[in-house]
Amino acid sequence: MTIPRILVLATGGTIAGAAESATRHDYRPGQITIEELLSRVKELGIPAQLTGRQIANIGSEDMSPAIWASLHAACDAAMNDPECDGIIITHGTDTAEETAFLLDLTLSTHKPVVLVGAMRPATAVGYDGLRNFANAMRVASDCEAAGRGVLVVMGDRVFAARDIRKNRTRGTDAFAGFPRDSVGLVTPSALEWFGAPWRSGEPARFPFRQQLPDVPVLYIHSGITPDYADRLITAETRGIVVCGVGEGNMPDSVRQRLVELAKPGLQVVRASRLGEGLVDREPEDDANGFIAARALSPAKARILLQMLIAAGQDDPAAIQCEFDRR
Ligand code: DAS
Repeated sequence: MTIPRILVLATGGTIAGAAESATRHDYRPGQITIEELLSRVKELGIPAQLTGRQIANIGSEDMSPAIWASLHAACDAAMNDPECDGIIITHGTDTAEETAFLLDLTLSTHKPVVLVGAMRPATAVGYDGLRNFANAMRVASDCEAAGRGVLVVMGDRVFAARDIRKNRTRGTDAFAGFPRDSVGLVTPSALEWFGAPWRSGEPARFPFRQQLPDVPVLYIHSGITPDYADRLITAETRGIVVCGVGEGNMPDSVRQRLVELAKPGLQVVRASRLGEGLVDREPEDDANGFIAARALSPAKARILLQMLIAAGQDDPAAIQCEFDRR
């Protein structure tokens, strides 16, 4: 069996975090270099040739378009490098779902691309990062992992970028997938896929652009008034994602304000502040010019809308078709 050659792109996060002691919770992310992490991985004796590259060393709350640009360029080059069989990205868990979805939209994934993090720092009792990384190696070494878009490995589960959400602040089972819960189960010694690859041979859906249009998110809460929307909109704003109550709902006064804003071409997407659940089109959406986010969270709906607007799409019906795609 040939030894898989895996490129490891490190961005920081808790998987590279350190605290003053093994029991303290107050750790600092991005303290451990990729070299240190890979030297710990080497002790596991898993057959693989790992090449590490430090792209950043941050808490993922500081993830930025500039770091995304470096990450995308490194992944794109590796996709076309015959000496590379798969890619692992180490990343903070707070925005892992956004980075995974952005790369999922802008990379062809004819080789495995696996994002991995940890909920406990490397100094902690019960550090989960090494197990998660060993699991990520198993997935990134498996040719069956190609053609599934960008994957995220956390807590012995394999998630698709489009489905994954962090839905707990603590605990090593902090992630879930919606509408697909997970697309596989993985341990350092076994990997089980549920279903076949779904996008084999597909090119990247969008080109990567570091400059993306301004699309704020409007969080709906009891008592919200239309001026909250006005405060978010500037001359540069091209779209808005409503993080609505229930199935993307909002007070009628806010809805009417957004209808007025949609008329001259502002794209309005209705998503939900709930962790799970489809937001489907409602009869008024046609007249209002609104788009339903379907299964996408507000953060992911924002990224997809930015990509579509940047690609010159300005027809709400065509945008809806893109949100309807799996
Ligand atoms: N430190 C936070 C982050 O970088 C949390 C984590 O990594 O788990 O996203």
